[in-house]
Amino acid sequence: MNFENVGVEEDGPVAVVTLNRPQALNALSYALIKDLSLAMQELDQDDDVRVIIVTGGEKVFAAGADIKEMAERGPFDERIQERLAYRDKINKIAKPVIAAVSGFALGGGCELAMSCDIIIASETARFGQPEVNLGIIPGSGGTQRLTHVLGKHRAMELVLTGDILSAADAERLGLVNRVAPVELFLEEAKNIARKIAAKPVLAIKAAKEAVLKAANAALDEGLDFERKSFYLLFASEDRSEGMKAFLEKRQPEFKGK
Ligand code: DAK
Repeated sequence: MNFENVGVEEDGPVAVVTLNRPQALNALSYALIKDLSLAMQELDQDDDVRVIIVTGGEKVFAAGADIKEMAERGPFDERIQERLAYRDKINKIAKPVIAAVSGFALGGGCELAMSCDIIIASETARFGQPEVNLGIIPGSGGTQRLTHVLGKHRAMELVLTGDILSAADAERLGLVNRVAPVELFLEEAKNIARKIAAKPVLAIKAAKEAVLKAANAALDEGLDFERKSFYLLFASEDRSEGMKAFLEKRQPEFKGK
């Protein structure tokens, strides 16, 4: 498997997919989401692979969707539609997926980690949904999955303030399974992956489906609502200003339009 924006390594039954756009803090561009989705779909079909780990390496997991790219898009841009289709396929991977997070996991990066089945964090991991600063809201499940995990009040604070959680707070609040030192977080993820990989494959598949059934009972309707609101904001002047301001490294001037 050869992809420009992600690396894939197979270690026995465990495959590690590494996001690889270090110059932009692994910002999730269209091309990266496409590569990630295709790589994961291929691994999902590969009988030698039992568990998939998604990581960004030690420095950063992902600083969110690529703001430069998003700033140029309208809500009904074809690329956005295609991106959604690739992104949805990532949510539908049948094999267990473990996120190994070190450094920033913001916006779409936090949403990517939350859409995995287990999250192992390094001590430097930082989680947040700072989309409001750009005049948009989370659009890949952040408003829904954070609320399921943290409860209404804590999720509301994070989504409305855009504040960032430390690894220790994320562990205390139940957002991550556990925290390990930077040198060990990937190994810790691999240990869990190997443990799962040694179990009977049909039972693991059924167990994942059953847990998701419980976790996702009301999720689909919520995701639909979130997506519609996300699109609406994409048409606002504040959204253009928020993204422009980030790229020009200045404070935005929002007008409520
Ligand atoms: N996009 C593009 N470039 C980014 C980026 C991003 N999200 N984050 C960082 N970079 C780039 C910076 O512009 C900078 O590039 P150069 O200036 O060197 O060319 C380089 O990466 C290093 O970043 P900084 O200089 O800013 O590094 P610092 O260590 O000072 O700060 C930071 C790190 C992570 C705190 C900061 O970079 C930051 O605040 N980044 C933005 C975080 C953010 O707002 N993320 C949320 C993005 S919105 C969708 C659904 C969902 C989404 C999209 C579509 N659909 C339904 C279609 C998701 C939206 C989002 O995720």
